[in-house]
Amino acid sequence: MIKTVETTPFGDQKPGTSGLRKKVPVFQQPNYAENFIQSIFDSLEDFRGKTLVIGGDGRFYNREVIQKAIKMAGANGFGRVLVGRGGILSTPAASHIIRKYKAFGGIILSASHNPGGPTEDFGIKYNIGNGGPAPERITDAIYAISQKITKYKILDANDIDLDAVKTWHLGDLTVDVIDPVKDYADLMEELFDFQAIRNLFSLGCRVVFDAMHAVTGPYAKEIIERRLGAPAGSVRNFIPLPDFGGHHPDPNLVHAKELYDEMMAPHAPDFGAASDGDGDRNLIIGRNIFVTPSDSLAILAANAHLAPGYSAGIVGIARSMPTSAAADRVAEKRGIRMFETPTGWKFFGNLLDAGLVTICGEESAGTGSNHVREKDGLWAVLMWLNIVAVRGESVEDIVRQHWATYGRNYYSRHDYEGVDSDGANGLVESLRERLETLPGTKIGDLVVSKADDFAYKDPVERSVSDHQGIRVFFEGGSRIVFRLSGTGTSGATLRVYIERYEPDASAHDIDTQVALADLIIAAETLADIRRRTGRDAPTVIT
Ligand code: VG1
Ligand code: CO
Repeated sequence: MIKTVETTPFGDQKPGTSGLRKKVPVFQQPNYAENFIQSIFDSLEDFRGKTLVIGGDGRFYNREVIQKAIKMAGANGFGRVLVGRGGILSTPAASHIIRKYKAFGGIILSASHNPGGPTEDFGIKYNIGNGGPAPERITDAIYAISQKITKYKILDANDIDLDAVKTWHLGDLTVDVIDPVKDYADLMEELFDFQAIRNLFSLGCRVVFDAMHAVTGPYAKEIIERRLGAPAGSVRNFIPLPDFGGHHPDPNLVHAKELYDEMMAPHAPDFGAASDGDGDRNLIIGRNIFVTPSDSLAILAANAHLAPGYSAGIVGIARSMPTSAAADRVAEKRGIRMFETPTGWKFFGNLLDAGLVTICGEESAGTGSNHVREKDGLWAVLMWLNIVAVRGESVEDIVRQHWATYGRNYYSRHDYEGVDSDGANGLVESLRERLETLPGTKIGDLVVSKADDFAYKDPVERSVSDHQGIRVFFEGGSRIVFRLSGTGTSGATLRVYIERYEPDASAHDIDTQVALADLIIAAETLADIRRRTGRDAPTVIT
């Protein structure tokens, strides 16, 4: 029943920031997905008879790859597979299922916030037994194996019906199709004060959650409407679609513009939120105020003790390097530890496992805690609702008070998407070559105080990850970071992260792009962005 198929390597199977992401037609090439999945299994040891979790965000090609992954898991010796009904598991739910059922690991099929459909994006990622994304030593091994693979193993069996909660037997392999929502919803109920949030809704607080036709629909319906009693219709676009309704399931001000406009209008709802394709990102908008993800991390860290799951307080915070230093100010005031890691959730796993931090976050709309080992969109929404319910204040009041206490980190990210790879690499290379000569450079009123190429030494594993982004610091505490995306599927994406700290509460009302105007000019002066990218303006400003 086990079939061994001969194959040859594909040169492009190097995992990026979060797994292998390519266009669907690339994944549809004969043996392409199989090669990568076999390379994952070949990089692992001692999993015979153990459990593998499989699920995805429901995008186009999800079901096909799930069937392949199940049969390959069986052929390679796993004893049991847990797969979400319909092939659905949000990324944080998959992380929870791995942990809860002590699985050996999991395969998550997602390209996150990237569009889906026959010519759009697909992705495969491996998560280890702690529920988190495989660390670099494993993703490096997977890539190395993919470059010399000669065969893969797969069960010669019929596809299983993914649409009913049921147990199947394929040879020695047991496949449990599980309810994708229940365990996750139960976990949220343990962490947060559902009664307080129910009261908040019954007092008339109006919440709108946009699932963007992506994976969080069923989760948000169950939790926000059924368990928390928000009126039907509070959760929108809740049916996961293979092409996300033709939209980018990216909860930012560009792709969730409708929600943003609604929240800025007169008589807006009190609380607006959205999540991304695979459910790990979050967008938080209060009536009349958008909360930047970096501010959100700081505010959640400062108020987490108001939620039952965190009533003992938090031990430390970690943020990715490009994320603003707003959270650092909370850590400093509370006397708790603060860690700065490279971009990507895989770097938080060791810190969480070692009990060094409780809450982690990234500027790219990712926040999470030690409850799982992924960022978690709905978790962030529920944490916010819990805080709003207990404090009895609006989102805007909470944000403004936070700035008044800690100061405001004006922050914005400018993305230049799908630009020529050579131009983008040249831009970063050129900055790297000039690092030593940059300090002292004057641009308008700004003076460069320090410049480096960020390198991270994992405090637990002692492994070093270098070339993680060019940082340029200015006198007075402002900062610009330049790095290239590791999740794109065509050309290169340049990300420019711009930050300025403003302690003075009377200067907290400036439009962000205006507040950062001199730094935006400095970024152009330092990196020659227009010439090197051939673009006059960023594709997306968040
Ligand atoms: C982006 C974000 C990063 C995030 C990653 C995966 O990576 O910047 O913060 O962890 O996406 O998120 P990059 O390399 O393109 O900048 V998700 O929601 O795609 O799993
Ligand atoms: Co995501």
